[in-house]
Amino acid sequence: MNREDHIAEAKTELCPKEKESKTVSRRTFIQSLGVIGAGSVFFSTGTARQAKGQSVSTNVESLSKEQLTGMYTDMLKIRLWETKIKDLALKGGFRGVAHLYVGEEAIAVGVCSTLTKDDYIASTHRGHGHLIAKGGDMNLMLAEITHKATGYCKGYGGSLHITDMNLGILGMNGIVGASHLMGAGAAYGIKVKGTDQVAVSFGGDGSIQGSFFTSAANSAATYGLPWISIIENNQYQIWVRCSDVYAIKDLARRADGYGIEGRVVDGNDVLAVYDAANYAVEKARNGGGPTLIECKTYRWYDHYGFRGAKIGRDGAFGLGYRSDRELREWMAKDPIPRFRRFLVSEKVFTEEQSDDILQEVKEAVEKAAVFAEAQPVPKPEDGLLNVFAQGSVPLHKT
Ligand SMILES: Cc1ncc(C[n+]2csc(CCOP(=O)(O)OP(=O)(O)O)c2C)c(N)n1
Repeated sequence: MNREDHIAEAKTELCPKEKESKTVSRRTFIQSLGVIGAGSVFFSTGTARQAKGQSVSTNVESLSKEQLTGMYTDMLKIRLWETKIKDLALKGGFRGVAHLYVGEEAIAVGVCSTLTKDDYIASTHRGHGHLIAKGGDMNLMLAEITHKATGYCKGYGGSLHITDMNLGILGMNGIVGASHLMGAGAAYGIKVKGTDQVAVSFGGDGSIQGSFFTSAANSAATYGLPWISIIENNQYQIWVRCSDVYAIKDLARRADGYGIEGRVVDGNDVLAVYDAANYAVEKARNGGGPTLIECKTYRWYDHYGFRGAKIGRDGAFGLGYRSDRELREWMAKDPIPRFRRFLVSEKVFTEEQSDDILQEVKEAVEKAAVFAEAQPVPKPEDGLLNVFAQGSVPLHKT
């Protein structure tokens, strides 16, 4: 049997059309974590609004083999796509900047797996993972971050501004905390329209301060908006350790002050993230208002760029503001092998089938790199296109 046949067969086995998909238990997942042990820290700190007479699901039992395999594949896509960016940059074939998300994949995938295409996400400067998890096109993303004319923003935006309104992606964003305002603003729009969509904003531990968060959180709580704020606590704000600038250990407790339910979750445990996000999304869809979820995690690379990184090696070592030992400890909690071990132990797929998925993702990432490389750069004379509205702008009646 050649490799293509093998992959096709593996896919058929993984996604049986006729048979009922196998579901898995959360307990088995925690057991499968083995020495990492990690059961998620998961508690409520806030004054929760209850969903109006609707039951709220807080379990992952309903996930099918197909969904679980999709989640694993998306985590690999993020890891390998960003690793490709790092390798391209170190080889000198990359024009642009990037804040890598590697190490934090379980958050984007756990959260976005609970959303539909119509739901909104507002992303950050470290947002490639959010976009891939929401269905963003890896070819167009790579073309954009290398400033090619056929990229998502025609090469004008680069990494920090990738947007796809067809997928509900309100955009990556270089202004720390602005994602919360955009997400809460979108949630306000949803409330006005009366649909059952939700809006999610991602933000780092550095985003949970200042007027941006204050305005967004306060409005969302006051108006009961369908807003979910995901705080990715990767322990650092640029080179500043979180514990040096916050007296509290769990940032989710800040949600209390706004009357929002706050939860803390192991951000390297994709099912724990899914579980918490699923609860928050169902609550929001059913009129239960906002939730803040703090996900504890770690970024493997430098704040931005590729200092301390090498081709063919994961992680950035030798950075002055953190120890290599700390990095190694977090790399041992890598969310991807943790999830793979669980999926193998649950017989969602075999080791061989997981190798095939890896190979497929590798090929897709290589294709994205070849695609981006072949794309033209924007023409200098087109510099002012798409900047100004053409012709007259009609006045809106109030
Ligand atoms: C309003 C604003 N203030 C300051 C900056 C500079 N800045 C860029 S990234 C960053 C730290 C962000 O840390 P965090 O929110 O924890 O996200 P992480 O980079 O760790 O994912 C800062 C202060 C900015 N971009 N926007």
